[in-house]
Amino acid sequence: MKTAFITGITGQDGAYLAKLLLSKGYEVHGGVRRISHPETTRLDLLGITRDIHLHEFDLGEPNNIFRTIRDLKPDEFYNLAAQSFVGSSWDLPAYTADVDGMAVVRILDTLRTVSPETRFYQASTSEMFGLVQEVPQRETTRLYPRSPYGVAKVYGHYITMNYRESFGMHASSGILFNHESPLRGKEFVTRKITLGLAAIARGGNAAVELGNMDSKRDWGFAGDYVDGMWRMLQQDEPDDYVLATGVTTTIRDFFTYAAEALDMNLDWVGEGEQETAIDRKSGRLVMKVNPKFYRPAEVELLIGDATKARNALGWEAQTSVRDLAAMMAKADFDAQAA
Ligand code: NAP
Ligand code: G4F
Repeated sequence: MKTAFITGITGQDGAYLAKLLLSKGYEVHGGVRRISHPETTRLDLLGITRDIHLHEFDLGEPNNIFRTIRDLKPDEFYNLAAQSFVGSSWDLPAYTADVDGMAVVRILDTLRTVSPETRFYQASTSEMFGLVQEVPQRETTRLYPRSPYGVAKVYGHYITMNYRESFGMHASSGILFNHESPLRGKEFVTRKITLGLAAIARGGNAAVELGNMDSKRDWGFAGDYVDGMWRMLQQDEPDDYVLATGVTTTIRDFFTYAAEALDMNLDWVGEGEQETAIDRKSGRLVMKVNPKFYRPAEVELLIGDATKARNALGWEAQTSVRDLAAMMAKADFDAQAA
């Protein structure tokens, strides 16, 4: 039986990855940081909390990382934990640098010292492409991060590459484009949209307030993407791979797809800060722009080229953005039934 350790096991990807690894017969361990109210909601929703081993773990604490790895020496180590919300990274820049950047070298250096055979996965991100230098973005595209989060992730990405090249470690980075699900955090735009629309469909009257409606994202389903992470660690040689759908969509179009799944038909009125959306059937205002959600610097366009992953890993995204929006909207509508 293989053992795996997942940092960020309580997060969206951690929960789906834990479920996937259990289905493959792994003994699954995961790190949970100390908070006042232990949070295993996602693991509970997937029905796997009792099947995994949870360890107190914090990316900020070098000796905690050291002891965890020394005692467990897992076959595979997936570093998914992060301060993952781009918007907060301008308010928490130094914290984000530490948790999303420096912590990666804490883990790699511990692995190198006490468990060099462990295979390592780093959660890199399309946010590193930022002000994109090439369309679509691939593994070789020059990085140009646009947020403290993106900058911290660039460090994590390059230090993973550096430990691979310096010490021959099996260390790979997945450069993942946005991936969502009904387990997505409520502050991210897709989930904010589906939660808000579900509440309106249930009779609520608060319009969803959003920022930049024109930015474009390459959105896939998180359940598909964790399979790609696992495939990377099964390769004989470590490497870096883009995982993406190859389709890009505006926030406005994602909103429209989610609304259609809840039987709404929208009229879009106005532009910029005056933009609104109105449901034709009910005449209700369902979206208005609130500039407080604009970012100090924006990533306007992301669209990935996952050819390398398709050829080397046999991986392809399985879920269209329209199906993803419908899946999330319906899940939130059902969950609000009570
Ligand atoms: P998420 O839902 O926000 O989960 C983040 C996880 O990290 C949570 O389990 C959180 O614990 C944990 N964590 C945060 N700070 C920590 C600390 N100091 N010590 C230990 N654990 C800590 O994120 P996700 O969407 O699953 O993303 C997983 C990883 O992929 C992240 O590294 C993210 O940056 C990266 N990524 C995500 C996407 C995407 O579209 N989802 C795309 C590219 C890359 P709590 O439960 O206690 O908060
Ligand atoms: O959903 P978002 O917050 O995701 P973002 O910034 O793309 O980051 C996510 O994907 C990255 C991969 O590229 C991950 F690395 C990262 O951890 C995270 O998972 O915002 C998406 C877009 C942005 O352009 C934002 O300005 O939506 C725009 N947006 C417009 N109104 C909004 C809102 N975003 C949020 N969160 N809330 C709004 O009201």
